[in-house]
Order: sequence, then C-alpha cells, then structure tokens
Amino acid sequence: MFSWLGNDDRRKKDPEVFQTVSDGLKKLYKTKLLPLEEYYKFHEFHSPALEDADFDNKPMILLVGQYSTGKTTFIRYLLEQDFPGMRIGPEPTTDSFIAVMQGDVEGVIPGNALVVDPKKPFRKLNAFGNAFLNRFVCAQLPNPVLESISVIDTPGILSGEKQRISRGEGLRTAVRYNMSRSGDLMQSQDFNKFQPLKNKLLETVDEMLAHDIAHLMILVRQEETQKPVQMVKGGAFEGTQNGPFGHGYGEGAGEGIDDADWVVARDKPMYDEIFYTLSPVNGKITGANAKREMVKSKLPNTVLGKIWKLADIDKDGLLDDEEFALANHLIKVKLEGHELPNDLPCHLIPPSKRKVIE
Ligand SMILES: [Ca+2]
Repeated sequence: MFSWLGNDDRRKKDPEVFQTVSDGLKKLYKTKLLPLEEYYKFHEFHSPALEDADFDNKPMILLVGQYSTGKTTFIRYLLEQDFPGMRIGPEPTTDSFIAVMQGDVEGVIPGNALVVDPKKPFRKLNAFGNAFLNRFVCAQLPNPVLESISVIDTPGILSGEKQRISRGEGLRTAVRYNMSRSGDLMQSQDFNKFQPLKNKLLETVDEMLAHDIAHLMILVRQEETQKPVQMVKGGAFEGTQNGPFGHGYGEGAGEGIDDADWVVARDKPMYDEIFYTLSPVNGKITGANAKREMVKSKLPNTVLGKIWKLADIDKDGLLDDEEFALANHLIKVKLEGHELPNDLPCHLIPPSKRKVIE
C-alpha cells in the first residue's frame, strides 16, 4: 500500500543513467512524454511526434528577412567559404530554402529526397507538399562551423506585389493546406468521446520534469566542461581563449595594446614637467632623483623596484624623459589596482627604443 512511497524513493536514488544529454532526452521523450501525446492525439491536432533525428541533429539557425539584406552573405561569412546552391545579388536571388549542413562531400540534395531521409530532421516537411519541396534543398559540405550548427537560408521576404506574383507561392500554399487540414481534422472528431483524464500519464511527466530533467541538466554542465577549449586561430589573438575578451586585455598594463601610438605619450607632457625639475644631465636623471619623485606614490619599495627595472629599458641606471614617463605610467597602472607585467610588453616600449630591443 505504500507503493507510491517506494516508487518515489527509488527514483531519487537511482535516476536513469544516461551517457549523453541527447540520448537522455530521447529516451525520456519516448518513455514518458510520448505516451501522453499519443493518448490525447496531440500529433493529430498540433504537431507530429519527435523522431530520433530531432534529437541527434545539430542546433539550427533559420535566417529570415527582407531580400538583399545579406542573409546569404552572412552565412558565407560564418563559413568562410561558398556553399553549393549559393546565389548572391542585389535582386531576389535565393529563391529556395537551403539547409546548409555538414557533409563529407560537397553537394546538393533535393527536398524530395530530404523528407524521406530518417537521419535528417525534415521528414515532417512532407506535409507541405510538392510546391514547397521543389523549393527546398540541402547544401552539404565539409566545414568546421557546420560541425556544430546547421543554418537555413530562406528566400527574402517580399513586400511588393510584382515580386510576389513572379515568385512561386509554395509557402502560402503550404500554410493554406495545413490550415484546411487541421480544420478537417477538428470536424471529424467527436469531442464527447475525448479521452478522459489519466492521472498516471500526467504524474509520469511531472516526475520527469522534477527529477529526470534536473539530472540531465547536471550532465549538460559535465559535457561542457569536458569539451576541449577552443582557442582563437589566426590574427592578433592567435592562441588566446577569448580574444579581446580575455582577462585583463586592454586594461592596466595592457591599455593601448591595439593603438598605433605609444599609450604613455598621452600623459607624457605632464610627466615631462616633473622630469625637468629633477635636474636632468644630458637628458637623463639619476636613480636617486628618480627615487625621490617615485616614492611619493606611496607604493612599497618592492613594487617601485620592479617598476624601475621595467622602466630603465637600456639598463644604464638612469632614466631619460621617455623612461621616466613609462615609470610614472606603470605607477598609475599599479595604483589603479592592476597587476604589473613581469616583462615589459612591446606596446609599452617607447618607439625610439624599439629598435634597440629587437
Ligand atoms: Ca635608462
């Protein structure tokens, strides 16, 4: 008589063990949600049942918009290459729905073949009829971007009457067809005989939402941490993980890293004024005079020592006006709470000394 208690406990102790999130979702759908959908004829009134392909396929991006807004150009930019069936131009060019997907060989699969392929998530589109399928193709090609996502290019949406007429009305026909089909279905149903409430089916779904899905969410995080970290390839950010969004990029000692001008030059006139009060000889001030000024920052001697080493670029024990400005710049960086670099980054080296260093 306490079977409900036993049931519930067992569930908490031994949640279903799944290898991957998509396997888990697939199994949960088939064992817990699908029976409910079937019982209430959800597939007849609303949408067809999900198939394996709906779980196994990559996330899909559908690009929708006015014609000539650059939808196809955008896809080409993402892929960094052309795709079969691609047409770009000022006038309505893409006149079909093109599913751009990963494939070992480059090629185009027509819509009629796509809707019978159980590995592709397009089988339900069969319902839209030939008018639509004639305007639906899959462009297959090997591409690293497509290993993670699929993209669907669509014909531009037309507002003008002239263009609308000159184009096929596949989509419009398909929508009309589906609306009349659902109308017919509703009429043929006897709502007095609609299935009575079956609590067990609802409880199963409740349980799935409360326990199984929660368990899968943990698995999502695990899968993500196990993924190899993708490094940026090529360009100024080669080898970094987050490009310009990496920790500390462009801040503190990294400020001015992308600028053509030496970042220290911005405040150099201010530092120069102090420099000329420190009795420079042949354009350089002594360590003792520099120290007198630098301790005013109240930074600990260990930090100032590090700044001195970074700033005395030619290691002659003296600071010229550029080195002194650099020392003050580094003091500012430290006072603003940033870390000091162990080696002076290239962009902080005064331009006049860059040749000396190389
Ligand atoms: Ca020096």
